[in-house]
Amino acid sequence: MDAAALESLILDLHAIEAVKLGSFVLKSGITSPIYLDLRALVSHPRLLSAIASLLHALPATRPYGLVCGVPYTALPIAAVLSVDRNIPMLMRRKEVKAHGTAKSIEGSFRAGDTVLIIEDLVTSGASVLETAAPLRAEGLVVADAVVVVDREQGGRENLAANGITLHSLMTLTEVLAVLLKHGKVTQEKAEEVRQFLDANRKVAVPGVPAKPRVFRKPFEERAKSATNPVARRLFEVMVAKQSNLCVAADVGTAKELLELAEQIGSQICMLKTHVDILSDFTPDFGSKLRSIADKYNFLIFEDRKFADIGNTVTMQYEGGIFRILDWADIVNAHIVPGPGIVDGLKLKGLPKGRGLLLLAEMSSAGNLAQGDYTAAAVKIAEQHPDFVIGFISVNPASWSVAPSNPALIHATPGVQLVAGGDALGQQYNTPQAVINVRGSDIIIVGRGIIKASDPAKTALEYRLQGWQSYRTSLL
Ligand code: S5P
Repeated sequence: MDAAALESLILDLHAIEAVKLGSFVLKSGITSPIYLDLRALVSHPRLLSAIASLLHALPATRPYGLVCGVPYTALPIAAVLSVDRNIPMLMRRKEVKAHGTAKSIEGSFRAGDTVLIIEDLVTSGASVLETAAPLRAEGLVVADAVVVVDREQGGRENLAANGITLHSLMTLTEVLAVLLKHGKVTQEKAEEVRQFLDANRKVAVPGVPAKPRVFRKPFEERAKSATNPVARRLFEVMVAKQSNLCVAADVGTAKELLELAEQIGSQICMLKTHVDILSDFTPDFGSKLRSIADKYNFLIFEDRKFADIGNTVTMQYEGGIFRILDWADIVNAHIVPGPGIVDGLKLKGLPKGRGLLLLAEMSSAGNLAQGDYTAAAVKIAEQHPDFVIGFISVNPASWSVAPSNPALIHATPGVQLVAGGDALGQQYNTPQAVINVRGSDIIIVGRGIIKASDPAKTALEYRLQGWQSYRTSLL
């Protein structure tokens, strides 16, 4: 496309308000000063058709006989391209059915056929990969994806790492330059967007291993070695619900948290809370959450990260306004203060049948929980098999000292469908990499689910990916 055509296309998109400037929280949790919303295209058939033919004109690396749009925004674009160019289309179902044998791909095809993926916008490339996976599972070849706007935030590199070449009509930088030239954006706002892009140009390469590298005993068997009642229950819940998904319910109010728990309760083995971020906390929060946990059969994990001397943590655990001991099945602790912290928590927790996870590693960049520190966590855990049920771990497969007790559970935060990170040091790995390569048992997912447009459906996708990964790693 020549510069004049590109310019007029960008102005057309701006005219239909497909480009918005302000402050927007993206699916990944990042706050962006610019937001592109190409859903408005359905109301502008001429522009829709023009975009479809421009996408068709982008040179693919491999001839294709089928097209498939990423649901939902790109579906009309794909449909128009399909009709205009007489290229049959496939449709990927976004709703993954938990039961039955419903097809995930609609349309006629033969294994070995090549499909072009069509998308409106690429940020990390996660959505394209979510569509490529079921196509490839059917034996289809996916070599190219065409997109209207490349946000230049690692998507191109992520897709390349997964064998998909990305072709875009424009980049966010080009959009910005044209808007600036035509006075549609102030110099100041343009600078803010530029700084945002520079700060978020992280290349996030998803680890998608072909085969599991870690093998483990089934949860049923490990439950038998557990002496702590919560550990046993957790294994049993995981098996019964076919779920090794823990959702990090990092929402600002108790109201939202309880609603989220109702939405995703059937998909999870455990719900993780940060009770001190709830602005409307009331003393009946614990009993309300407990009744939802009983209804959907999941455990409650208060991510309190205790880190004080034994005497102080007994009070923090039992007292204050939160009274964590009353309602949380599981809490966690740093081992910085030494083993006394476990003794303190155990004093209160054991008589109530509670369990403790030790932070053996952390997911944030540059953290200090590694090497001898991690080994010390293993040692402390092995000394308290009645109370310590496992670890917050990131890469237990790499530990120099592995726990010998099979009842000890690994739960791992920093999980999204595509590897990467946020602007504050969080680092993400995929469910498959966490379970199959890094050897963890439970995936802890926060923003990947709670910021999704449909948390319940997204939780289902994570559950299926987490459980499938566990199944393939069984001895
Ligand atoms: O090392 C850690 C330990 C924890 S418990 N890194 C973490 O991110 N967590 C927690 O996991 C964190 O407090 C947050 O609640 C969750 C990750 O959320 P996400 O939105 O990044 O998936």
